[in-house]
Amino acid sequence: MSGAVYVNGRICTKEEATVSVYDHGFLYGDGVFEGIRVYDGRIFNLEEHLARLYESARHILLEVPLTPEAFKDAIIETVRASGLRDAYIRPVVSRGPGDLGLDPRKCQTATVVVIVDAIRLYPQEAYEKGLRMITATVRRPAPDALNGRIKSLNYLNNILARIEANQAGADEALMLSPEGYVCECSADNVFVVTGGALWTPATHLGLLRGITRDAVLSLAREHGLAAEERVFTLHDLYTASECFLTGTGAEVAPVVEVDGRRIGDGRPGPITHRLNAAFRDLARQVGTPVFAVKDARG
Ligand code: PXG
Repeated sequence: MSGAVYVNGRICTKEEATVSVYDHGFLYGDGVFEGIRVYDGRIFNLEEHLARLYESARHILLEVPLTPEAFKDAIIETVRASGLRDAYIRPVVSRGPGDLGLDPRKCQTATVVVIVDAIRLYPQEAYEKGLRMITATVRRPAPDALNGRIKSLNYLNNILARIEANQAGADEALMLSPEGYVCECSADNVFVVTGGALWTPATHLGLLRGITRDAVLSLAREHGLAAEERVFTLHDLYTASECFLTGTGAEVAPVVEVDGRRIGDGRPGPITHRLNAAFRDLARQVGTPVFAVKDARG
């Protein structure tokens, strides 16, 4: 079997997996999710992803009907059932089925889904030649409109930016904060290298605090690079020596063009290369083993 889906305690195939059309996740985007990678039978940063999932749920007053331990076991079991050693995991917790009307009190129990499937990646060429990016006209919401820290089922803001990238024939869309500062991309965080130091937008600008972003900040510091979370503008990006994206899917991906301007010399830069290699090493070394995990835990 290729792929498996956990739905409210039951593991089934992709074809068998269904939820109600009355689920408020479907009707209103009322719910939260995660995106996690499995590298050679090891789940990367599972604890960090679960912590973010529970924080997202806590913010929207959504009670996850599983303890973190039970959720972890459900994820491991589903990956094992999928038979995939390299995979993408998509845990989703939605408000659950309820009558029409957006009041969450209509929903008795949250729906818990874990999808494990093959992952679609950027082609190798993207890492060798670099990505092209445009700035979307649509901005990230202000933190007091919809806080970017919540990885919610409301991704229309990001999808609108993604459509702009598609229309422009670009690989990703950069999104600005409501005040016009560089914020993040439709499904990735962004970094620039300037004066030998790394800058990535500060979380208060309204972005998702990416697990890959945090890992890269730590790796950079371990490599003796200065790495700062701060506020900066498109001017800093256009004049940077390097730019790269981080994300569960992208890992560390070089950007060589933004809004028709060449970044640095128009080729993936040395610091991006170093961090990409360091991240790939890390991702393949650490992680929760899926197979024979019962023995490992005693
Ligand atoms: N910003 C946004 C808005 C994201 O959605 C990231 C940053 C990077 O975060 P992580 O934790 O992955 O380093 C994301 C992550 C998908 C998919 O199915 C999307 C993401 C991750 C994995 C898969 O499109 N977005």
